[in-house]
Parts: sequence; structure tokens; C-alpha cells
Amino acid sequence: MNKFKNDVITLLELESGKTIHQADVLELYHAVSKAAMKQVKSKWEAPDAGKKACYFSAEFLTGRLIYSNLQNLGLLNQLSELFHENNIDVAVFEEIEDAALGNGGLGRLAACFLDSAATQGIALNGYGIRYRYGLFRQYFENGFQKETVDDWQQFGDPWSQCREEDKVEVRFKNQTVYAVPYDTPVIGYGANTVNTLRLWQAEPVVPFHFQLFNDQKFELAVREKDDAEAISSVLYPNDTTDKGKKLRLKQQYFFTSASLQDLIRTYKKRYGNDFTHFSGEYAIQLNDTHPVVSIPEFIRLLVSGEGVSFGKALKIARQTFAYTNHTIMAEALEKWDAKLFRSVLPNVYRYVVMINKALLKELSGMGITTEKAQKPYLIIDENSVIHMARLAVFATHSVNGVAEIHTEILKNSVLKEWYQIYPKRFNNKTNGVTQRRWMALSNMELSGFLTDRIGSGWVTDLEKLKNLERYKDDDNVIRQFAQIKQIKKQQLSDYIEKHDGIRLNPEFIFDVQVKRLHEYKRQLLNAFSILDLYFGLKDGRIQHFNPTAFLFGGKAAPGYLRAKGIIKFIHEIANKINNDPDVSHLMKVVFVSNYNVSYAEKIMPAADISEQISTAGTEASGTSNMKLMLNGAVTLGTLDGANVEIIRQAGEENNYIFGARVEELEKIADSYNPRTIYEQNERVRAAVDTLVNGMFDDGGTGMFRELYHSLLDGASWHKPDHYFVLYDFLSYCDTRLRAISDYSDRLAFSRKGFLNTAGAGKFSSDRAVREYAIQIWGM
Ligand code: NBG
Repeated sequence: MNKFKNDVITLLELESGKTIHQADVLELYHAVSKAAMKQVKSKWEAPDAGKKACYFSAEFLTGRLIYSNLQNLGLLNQLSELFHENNIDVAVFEEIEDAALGNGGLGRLAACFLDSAATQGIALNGYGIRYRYGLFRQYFENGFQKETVDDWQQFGDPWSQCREEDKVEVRFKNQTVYAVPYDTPVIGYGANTVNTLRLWQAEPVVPFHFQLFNDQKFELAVREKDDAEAISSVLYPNDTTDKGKKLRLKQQYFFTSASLQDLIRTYKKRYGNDFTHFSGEYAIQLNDTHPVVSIPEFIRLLVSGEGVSFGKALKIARQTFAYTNHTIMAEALEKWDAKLFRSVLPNVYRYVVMINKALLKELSGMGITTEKAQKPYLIIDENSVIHMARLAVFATHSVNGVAEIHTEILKNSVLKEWYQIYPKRFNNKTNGVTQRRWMALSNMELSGFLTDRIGSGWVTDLEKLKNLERYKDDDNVIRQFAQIKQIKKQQLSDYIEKHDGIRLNPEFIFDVQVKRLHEYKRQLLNAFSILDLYFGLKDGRIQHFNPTAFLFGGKAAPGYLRAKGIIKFIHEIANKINNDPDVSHLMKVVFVSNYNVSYAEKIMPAADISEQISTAGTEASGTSNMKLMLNGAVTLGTLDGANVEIIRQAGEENNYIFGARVEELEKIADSYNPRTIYEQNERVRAAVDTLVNGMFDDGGTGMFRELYHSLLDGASWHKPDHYFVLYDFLSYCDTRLRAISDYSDRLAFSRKGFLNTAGAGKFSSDRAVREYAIQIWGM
């Protein structure tokens, strides 16, 4: 018997005294994880020579680790065998909670990058926060989103190891805490390289004040502990108040300062106080603005701790750090009120001031001398606001966007002044996804099909998918491809029934929009268009229609009321349509609850149509578009984010593109009046009016009326229909209907999906990480 199986059995017996037949999920989980960890050990502890890249990120959305780790270790088959011999379903581990230490695409990208780097032998380690609770769990009550705590550690965390000996102190103005690292191995496919995800947990320096307790000051006695633990308690604390904002800033400083102290400590063991080699040893990638406070902190640590001059420290920082921008939404380019910042991090603030001075000097040297000309650059502006994105552009050597169109928008609009002075600093790194999770693991049926046709090379070289093209006219091959889609649709239907209690007919077209809820992503446009189809079927305007299931999944930020209104609206539509006997054989609307990585793994393989309908110019890249394309869905989308490149790879004729382009929207933006469209077009009116005509019930919250006004009247801080929902409405509805009609010719439709899979090679995170390593990190 082989070693892994043996270990699982022995561990079970030792720890629970039970045999494999008697063990419950928790016991199995721990025994299997431990046995796998044993195999990782030697590779993990091998010292890595050469330059290391560090991915600083507030989010790592790793999802469930057990299957992907076993897969990468080559142990998944052995597990299946072992379980099979003992009549245990391998799917038992689906009970294990996802590690949802992230929100959406940005956090999932970080996780894909770690997988890709380890698989390719690139020394990339992740640094972040070990949140006690992940992103909330979502459920629906009468169609309203409700949130509860996500206790991702309730089954334990057998994949991480606490490294108490590496803890460091992090100091705020009125508080000092320990940052204690928990390391999770990042196992590359084939297990040749094992990197590390190091997540810091905040702990009190003095956990319990005995004297205070003795004096009967019970609350004070544990106060230090509570305050420390608050720092790593939740992802994205509510930051509507100053208190919440401070906590958020503390979190950012907490994990970046700890990570930097850790790197510097390791560095000094080798080079002592000579920091000239630092950027040769480490590259630090800042994932959005959340970790940007690490730049002044790094300079502070070198200057005040190690006696390096400010000028030299800034130079080293610039050589070491690089910044990735993930959004052009103004609210996400973080800014801090200087007073608030100073009240938490007075010592770091001093360095922000010095960096700002260095900026002014550099600008003057370039002939940018007037106040007006300097204004768009100011790191601390005239209103004492600190601009983290500006700080990042100034003090790094590389600024990248995450899709071609997004990088162009950064260069020509969001950061255009900066592009003028540092044109060489800007570069594009189109996102990618790991095919190990998003194909090999989640779609074994299609994986087998691919390997039968083109060999298994695609698992580590996704460009190999191009070789599928030679089968594009082979109807038998296309039919097999279609059959696999059918199997995945059946599996998803079963899962949705189990998870959400809703029955879906797998013979329907599966039209899918899964992503965070946000106005710019336009779930509302999707909802309106479903109504347009519904009305068209009812009044006979639409005569031929292929039955379609409209699937939604995604969470709204707890404080984002308008997004929550959209969720409720979609539920109301679902209720109406699913209970209308005139159409229920033709349409079904489903909003799955608690969409997360594991749910995504079920949905991606089963989709026929991928909804990527953001307003042109707003979605930095998107990554669900890539996962869906890879699994053979056609894209129904705007020319936005990575859709542009997807179309280029897979052919416009194999996808469904609609709506205004960026240039058009720029031209009309100032004069745009959605009311004209509303008044002139009956179909638009019919859909929009359902928000206020009593057809749907928002439970007296006023949410629907608020949505209606946001479209037609706007608010002081928002133009009417800011995201051009009405502008793109007809073009969307007609294109969507065309896609649905095209499904009548199943073979032709499947061929389009097939060609999307064949064209997905570019969108591997292997390619993306390689580009970072070579072009930014100098590895
Ligand atoms: C998101 C963008 C997506 C993009 C991911 C990963 C943030 C701030 N940005 O379009 O909205 O795909 O980042 O780059 O979450």
C-alpha cells in the first residue's frame, strides 16, 4: 500500500481511535490534510535561493484548499481510490467551508497567481491578513440579502502552521500588538515548488492584565486583547465612520509593516546593514492601494531603524515596489484624511510628508512649478488629503493595469498626468486564471476530453488549447463537447436544488451572471432585459424562443443599499416569472445564495452564455469572463475590460457584442438624458416602470423608487443613469435574443463555445505571472 493512504489510515487511528469507516468528515479532513502536509514538508522547508517576489494583498480568496492541494500533489486519485474502497464519497469535503478571505476578482486573482507561480517554479510568496472571519455568508429572506458571520475556521485550519517564533511587534500611536504569522504552503502542480502564503494574525502583547482584574476592572483587564484581535477580525470592516476608517488603516499598516519587518530581518542575516542589494533580493507587488502604506513604512524602517539616508531609502523603495491598479472607480482609489492618518500612524505620516516634498522637488526639476500644474500630483493635497494611488505611482518603478483597455484608460485619463512624466513606468498585464482549478479540478469531464484530443500539456501550458482548432469542423467532436456541457448542466441543477431548493431544467439554456453586485456591472440591465423578454413572450412580440434559465450569483456590500435593492428586484422578477404558467416552460430566473469560489466551480462549467455587460470603460478586466470562456460559454458582452481581448482570441463571430464603446460614451456623456430614451421607447418604459407601478413589492423600503430615481433623475452626487443602462438597453435585448435564437442550431452554437475554449490559452494566470516575473520583478 502506498505511503499517503497508509498515513491517512494511521493518523485516523491515532487521533480518533477510529477506522476510516467510522470516521466523520472532520476526522477525515484532518487526517487527509495532515498526511498531505507530510509530503509537502521537505520541499517547503528547502531554502530558496535567488530573488523572491512578494505579493502584498489585503485579500486572498483561496477557496477550498483540500482538493486543489491534493491535485497538485498528485494525490487526488489515491484519495479517490482509498475512499472508494471504503464506500466514502470524495465529495464529503464539500462541507468544508471556503477560506473566503477576499471579496471578488482581486482576491481570487491573488490566489490564481500564487498557484501559477508555484507551478512554474517562480518564488512568489503572498502576504496578507489572517482574518478571523471571512467575507460574510449571504442568505435571502423574502428576497432581501441578509448577512451572517463566515466562520471559515470552524473545521479548523489544518493547512496552515503558526510560526510563533517569527512574530513581530507592530506599533500604532496608542497601541502595540503582535503580528503572528500563519503559513500555508502554496503547492505548485507536480509539487516541485512549494511557496508560502503568510497571513498575519493580531494578538495582544499582554493578553490579560491580572492586576486590573484583581482590582475588579474586568473590562479593562481584557481590553488590550479585544483591541488587538479587532485588527484581524474581519475583512472590510464597515468604514462609514471614522472609527471604522481607522480600523481599516490599522489593518493595512498591520500586515504591511509586519511583512516588511520580516523581510528586512531575513535580509539582514545575509547582508547586515548594507541595503544596496535589497531590490536584488526582493520585489514587492502592491495589489491595489490597500497595501500602499507599506512604502512610507519601508522608508521609515530603513531610515529610523537602519540608519539609511532618506534619499537612498526612497531609491531602494522605488526599485523594490511595483503597483497594480485594479479599478478606475474613484471610491476605490483610497484617500486618507491626513488628520485621521496622523492620529493612527504619526511616525509614518512624517515620511509621507517627506515623500511629498521629494515629489515637489522632482516636479520642479521637470519644469512643473506652478501650483496649478502640480495639483494633480500632490500626494498630500491642499485639503490635507493623502492620495494613496499617487503615492504608489511616485514611489514605485512600475504601474500596471489588468487588461489592455484598462491600462489605456489609466494612461489617458485616470493617471494621465503621471503618464506624461513617467511614460516608461506604465505597463499592461492582462489578468488570467489558473486552469488547474478552473478546468482540471472543476470540469474533469471536459479535461478528459481535452486530454484525449490534444494531450495533457494544457494543464501547464494553456496555449496548447489552440490545437483544438483542427477539430472545429468535426461534428462528432463538437457533439461530444456539447454532451459534456449537458452533463455539467445536470450536475449544477442537482447542486442548486440541494443548495437553494430550486429546480432547474438542464434542457434550458443557462445564461449566467456571477460577480459582485455593483451598479457598473449592470445586473439591473440584465434584470430589465429579462422583463423585456417576459413582456415580449406575453404579448406575442416574441414568437420563437428557446427556454432559458437566467442565473445570478453575487454579494452586495452590506452597506450598499442600491445594490441590495437590485438583488430584491431580481427576486421579485423571479417570483413573478417562475410562477406564471404562461411562461414557466420558457423562462426561469434564479439567484443562487452565498456565491463563492466553490459555487463558482460548479457554475462555470455549466454556462452556455456568459454575461459580461458592464458599462464600457468601467470593468478593469473581469476574470469570470475568462473562467466561463475557458469552459466553453459564449460571451454576451460589451467591449470592456478583458472582453475586448477575449473577442480577439475567440472571434467576434463566436460571441455576442453589443452596446456603446468607451469613445461613444465619452462623446455623449455630458448631454446624455436618459429621460428622452425613456419617453420615446415603449419597451424601455415598460421595464423601468415596473420599479414603481406596483407590479413588484420592495417591502415598503422605498428601494425600488430610489432605483427608479437614480435612473431618471440622478442625485446631487450622481448623474441620472450614470452607467448608461437605458442607453444600452435595446442593443442588449436584441443581441441577447439573437444569442438565445441561435441556440436552435445546437451544433453551430456548441461550435462557438468550442472555439471559445480553443481560444482561451492567453487567459492563463501562468502567462500573467510570467509577465510580472520577467517584466516587473526582474526574475
Ligand atoms: C477588480 C476589478 C475586476 C478585475 C479584478 C482583478 C477590485 C478593486 N478590482 O475587473 O473590478 O478583474 O479586480 O484584477 O476588486
